[in-house]
Order: sequence, then structure tokens, then C-alpha cells
Amino acid sequence: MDSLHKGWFTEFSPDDLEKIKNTGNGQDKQLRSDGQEMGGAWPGQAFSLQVQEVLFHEKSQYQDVLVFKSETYGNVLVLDGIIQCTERDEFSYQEMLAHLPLFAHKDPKKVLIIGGGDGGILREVLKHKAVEKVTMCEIDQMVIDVSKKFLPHMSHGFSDPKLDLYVGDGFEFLKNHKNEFDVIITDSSDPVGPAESLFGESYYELLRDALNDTGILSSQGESFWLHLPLLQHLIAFNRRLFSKVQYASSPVSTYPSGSMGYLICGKQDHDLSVPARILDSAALKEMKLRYYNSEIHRAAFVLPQFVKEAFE
Ligand code: SPD
Repeated sequence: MDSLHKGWFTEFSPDDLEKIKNTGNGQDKQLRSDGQEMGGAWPGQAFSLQVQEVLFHEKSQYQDVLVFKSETYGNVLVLDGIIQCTERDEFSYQEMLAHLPLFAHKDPKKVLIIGGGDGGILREVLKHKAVEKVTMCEIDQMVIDVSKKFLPHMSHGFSDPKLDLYVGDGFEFLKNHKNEFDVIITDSSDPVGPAESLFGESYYELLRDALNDTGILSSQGESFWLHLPLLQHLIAFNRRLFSKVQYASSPVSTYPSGSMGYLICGKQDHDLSVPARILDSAALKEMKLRYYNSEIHRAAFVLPQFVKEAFE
């Protein structure tokens, strides 16, 4: 069986898919960080969406790129068999990954996005009037191109004059940028394949060095239901690198387990769960926010007891 089958797309855990297709034993499709295996992505479970029409399906230099129109979730972007976003629920992820660090910061002017080729994070960053320049480094031009074509509500920021776009490897890009950014947002896929290097300690050392003294980062932080060993590892090494390391989450119905996490680290020792600017209802409307508000900001950092204990 394949991911696209009889009018449905099914998101198998990459290790399970390898076994189902009989192309391997799943070992090389485990999540990885710093060379350590962190288990399968979501073994033994799968999520399906009904497909109305396949809009695009090609292999880029880096990955399998699929866009389909679903029956109930709008257009869906899938990379290497894994859902990156659907038009129906993308705003929860994009708003939280972008606005948690941006509103925790007093005055974010220079922002770097690593990944984020669909443009959703860029759309949110550009809503901040204080932001003067957004730099984006996305490795895969094909992701940008299909997003411009099939996800126009996410990708309209690519024409904004504040954007400097680099198509290339984020890890390599960071090596040449020191003490430069107020906020860095890593909007990556999972650590199986091209994004693995974005989940290791040396990547976070580069992030720390690219941030200025008051800098804050946010990174795609997987799910506490599925990836506790990986998250424990990320939190442990980041506590050595940053003064503040915090974790938030929000529901995203089409991500595995329906929950997505956000790793937020700051170079200064102040509580990142407290927004530096509070939004009134006029500001919420003006920014067209659908998930994020100032109460959600604080609430997102409140963690279930088993997660708190795991992160102690
Ligand atoms: N398990 C999939 C996680 C995908 C996170 N990145 C999504 C990119 C959307 N801008």
C-alpha cells in the first residue's frame, strides 16, 4: 500500500511506511538528533484525509513534494509523505510558532526564518509593524513555487519588500551570521531526512550565536504525546546554551496526535510566557489573528504534569 490509495491520503509514520512497502526495516527512518535514534515518528498509527484531486506531485532535489485538494481541509502540502499544512488548520501552528517569540520580545526588528517555504510564518511575521527586515532561508525552491501556486493565502508575503529570500541550507547560512537577529524562527519538517540537522546541538549553537543579546528563538517542537525522548534531549542541551528554555503547545488537528509543540529559548533570563505587548480586540482584528491572543500566549506554556516532570 502507498500513501495515496483509493481516493485517500494516509500519513504513515515513515518507519512504518518503509516496512509496509517492503523497502527496508524502518531503521533508517527513525527520528534522529545528534546521531542518536529517538524512536519512530508515530509508529502504529496513521491519519487519513480524503482526496478530491491531486494538484501536484513531483520529486525535488531534496524530497517528495505533493499538493492535493482535500474533501474537507482545503489544499494540503505534503513533504516526504508528511503533512506540513492544510488550509483549514494551518493558522494554529503558524500563528503560535511566529507570535510566541515575537510578542515575548519587546521590539523585534530583524527576524530570520529558517525553512518555512510555504510562507505561512512569513505572513505572520510581516503582521508586526516593528519588524523592519525578514530574512528567510529555505532549502527547497520547489516548496516555495508550489506554495505560491496552491497556497496563496499563506504565501502572499513572498512579494513583500521587507523580505530577503535565500534558497539554501539553513545550517550553512547561520555560519556566516553572528549577533544579528532579534528573533529566529525554525519552521522545519520532522528530523527524518533533510531536517535532521536542524534538531542537533550544533544547530542550536549557531542559532544562539546568530541572535543578538536580547534574542529569542522558536522552533517546531513536535508533540509531547509522541516525542518525549527527543524533546528531553533538545531541552537538556538548550539549557546549557540559553538563559531561558520554555515549551508551549497548541492543538493542530492534522498533525500527528493533534498537538504541536513550540520550543522557545531566550538569551536573557526573563519569562517568555509573558507577552511584552498585550493585544486589544482592535489589534487582534487588524492583525487578522485567528488563534493567537494574549491569553493564549500565557496558557500555551502551561504543561500537563507528566510533561512537566519529563522536562525537569
Ligand atoms: N509533523 C509535521 C510537522 C511539520 C512542521 N512544519 C510545518 C511547516 C508549515 N509551515
